[in-house]
Amino acid sequence: MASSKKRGAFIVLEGIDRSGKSTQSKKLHEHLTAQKIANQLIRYPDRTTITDCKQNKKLGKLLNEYLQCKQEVDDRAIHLIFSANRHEAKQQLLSWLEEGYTVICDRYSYSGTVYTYSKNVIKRDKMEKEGDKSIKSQKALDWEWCKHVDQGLIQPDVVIYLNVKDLATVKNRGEFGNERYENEAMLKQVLKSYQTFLAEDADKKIWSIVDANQAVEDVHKQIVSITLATIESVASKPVQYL
Ligand code: 2DT
Ligand code: MG
Repeated sequence: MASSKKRGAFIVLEGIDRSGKSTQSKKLHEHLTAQKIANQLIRYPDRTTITDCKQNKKLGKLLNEYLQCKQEVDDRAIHLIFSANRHEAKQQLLSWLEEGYTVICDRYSYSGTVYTYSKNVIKRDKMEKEGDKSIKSQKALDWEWCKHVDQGLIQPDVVIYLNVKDLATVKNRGEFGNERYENEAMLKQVLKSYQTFLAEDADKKIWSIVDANQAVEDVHKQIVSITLATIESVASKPVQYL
């Protein structure tokens, strides 16, 4: 007989760098915890998974070194590794949801597609501008391929997209760090690619757009309300897959 236990909701936060994802994920976690709503806060990439060999999770360290520009990895290979970093944790995520934990996740497969694809657009534009002939022998990294490797992962019950309308807003939020992808050309292209995802996924109705230009507390209130409604509405529904 099916269990009558209510499952938790899978809440993903997405958006460009400095749109407020990490701040808001943490605030949501603190809020739910204060309200005694069982929850887990996770993020992708999970850079910690070298120490967790018992659970066969070990890709995070490589991703961290790649992002810190300490390692160069082929574009397709690293995309697969970002994706595998989610696949290796799928069983744990499923167990949490089934046990009734709501899981808050700072970036997920949407970041995977959007960042790899954007990196490739920029690379090819540069090669074209410089008249680099080798561009012809390189097949462009295709959007569908980027998405495809995440098939079979758990689908979020809601993707809260922190929408930054103009880049001027995030520029005021401090300097870039030194990691790979932390530059203006990438930020612009990533913003465009998120719009593509939103348009494509419109029929899935899992995206919830929040204006990230608002004050932190206003964004937080909206996210809490979306989260509580989602927890309520999915409690008796089965988990879905990408
Ligand atoms: P943070 O700054 O949020 O730690 O992100 N990224 C992320 C990818 O390229 N592929 C992925 O699958 C994911 C989840 C986005 C670090 C950078 O990693 C990028 C920014
Ligand atoms: Mg970053």
